[in-house]
Amino acid sequence: MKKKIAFITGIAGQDGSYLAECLISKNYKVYGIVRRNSVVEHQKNRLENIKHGLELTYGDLLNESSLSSLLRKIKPSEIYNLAAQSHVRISFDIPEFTIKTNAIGVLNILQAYKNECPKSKFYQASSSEMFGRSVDKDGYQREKTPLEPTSPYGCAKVFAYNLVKHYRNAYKLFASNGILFNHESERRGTNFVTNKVVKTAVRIKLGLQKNLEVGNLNSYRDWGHAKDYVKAMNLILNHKKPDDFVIATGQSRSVGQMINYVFKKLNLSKNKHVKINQKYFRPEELKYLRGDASKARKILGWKPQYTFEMIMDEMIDFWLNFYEQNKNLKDY
Ligand code: F7E
Repeated sequence: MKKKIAFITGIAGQDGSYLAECLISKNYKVYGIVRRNSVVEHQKNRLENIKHGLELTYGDLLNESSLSSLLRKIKPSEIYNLAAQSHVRISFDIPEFTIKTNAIGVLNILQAYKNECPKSKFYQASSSEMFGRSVDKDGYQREKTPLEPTSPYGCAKVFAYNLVKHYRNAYKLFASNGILFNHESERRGTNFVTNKVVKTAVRIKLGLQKNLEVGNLNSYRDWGHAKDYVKAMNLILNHKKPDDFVIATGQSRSVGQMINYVFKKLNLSKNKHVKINQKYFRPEELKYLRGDASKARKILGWKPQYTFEMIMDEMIDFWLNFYEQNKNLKDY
């Protein structure tokens, strides 16, 4: 059988690296683009386990001509657009860059896709941040919930989401959105709240740090595991028709409850070590997320394997192990 070829933007990130591993295990040939970074070692560290089946090249969503020539050359069967400025709070500091990358960047890759390989399938990393302040009466967000974003990041993602639907309808392309709720792992950047809390709590436990400084403890998130969520991306592109799917666990916890779990597990006092710092608050907060993934469960047969406790325990073990193995990296 002919090998499937995947093209992944954002391949060096948490999701991109797990997706590449998942596709290679299914015998895909995987191509990915990485943005140029002055510290070249940082670009590939999430990909270092992959020895075969992967080809990386420099590229950028803001450079349409290079995307076009890559797609012309690679002729992928599946395109996964995961590249983004993905930090919501930072999107308030750099709204223009966020909107260029997360909205215009998607227009660029859609144009390249339409012109160079319209028979391919296209996945767009849409986000629960698009729902903003909108919640259905039963307390869930789902595919039909109105979109009322509360951040430059969310606004850009809504633009891209609508554009994907428009390209699907206007040009009869196989273009789908995965509306993913928060998904975490040890590979999450440590400026996102779960990995920041776990890493800092482990450092406090080991006497390497005194306090954890955080922002809003009262916002609720529906946290799943990134490994489960990249499987959903692949299922979405292998469904018989293009469509949009919410991917979520259906369980929601506050940031405060998540911190309680981690601190209790490590036998630490939250009252003693957790400090609130205004710099981590957002000008407008998305207070409540809880996703209903019934459509994906029913149509794609997707369901998460990891529970909240399994995710947090895996991350705690990762950081305990990391400092055990790297005694010289106390300041890391
Ligand atoms: O914040 C609160 C913060 O930065 C979660 C991205 O992958 O998921 C992610 O976006 C919550 C927020 O993720 C701190 O105010 C409190 O309410 O981990 P986060 P996010 O903003 O939900 C969506 C689905 C995406 O698409 C995004 O790309 O935690 N919070 N204290 C804090 N958050 C951070 N980062 N740091 C704190 O100290």
